[in-house]
Amino acid sequence: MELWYTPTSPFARKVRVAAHELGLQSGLRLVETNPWSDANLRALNPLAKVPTLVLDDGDVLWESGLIAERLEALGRSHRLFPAAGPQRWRALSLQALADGACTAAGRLFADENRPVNERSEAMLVRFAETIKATLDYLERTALVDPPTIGEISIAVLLGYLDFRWPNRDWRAQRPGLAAWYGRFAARPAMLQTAHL
Ligand SMILES: N[C@@H](CCC(=O)N[C@@H](CS)C(=O)NCC(=O)O)C(=O)O
Repeated sequence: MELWYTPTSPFARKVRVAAHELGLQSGLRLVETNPWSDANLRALNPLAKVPTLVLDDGDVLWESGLIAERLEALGRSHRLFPAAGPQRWRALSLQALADGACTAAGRLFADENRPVNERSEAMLVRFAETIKATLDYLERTALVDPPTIGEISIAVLLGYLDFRWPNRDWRAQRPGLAAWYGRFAARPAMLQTAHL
């Protein structure tokens, strides 16, 4: 299998962490790409986004959550995506929340690096509020072990915030989330997929 990725993408990292947690990382060949300019990526995935997964039979998948669920199905387990029921909705809901905050963080980073006359202050404030409200929600939320795709998505969001803004301290007001992430960040899946 090939995973088309960029080292800075939190969504690609999410898939890489999931693959590690499922013990599938050695079967994943990483193909580094630039989604903004790689015509080969566009030929595979009309959205030209990372992550994109090419299966051994030639099937192509996009969207980090879908790719992670497909990887899990290769092993026929329900470890990251619980079977139908409340635990599944909880995991999917946390995944959706973390993914939404990751999108806001990516747009905030891109906008902050635009010339002042090309950016909207109102949008910068909106993205920052989305991230702050998500972190506050997560501080009040119980996270489970072994982790589901929800916990993985949250860890990837927190890792992305540390990567982009190492000097902005999201931990100070959120001791529970900070302690949880301290433990999660030490997992081999996280250590071996750090952003570059
Ligand atoms: N919802 C998608 C988001 C993927 C995404 O936005 N990837 C970014 C990199 S972090 C990308 O490829 N951007 C290129 C583009 O938007 O054209 C997922 O979960 O995979």
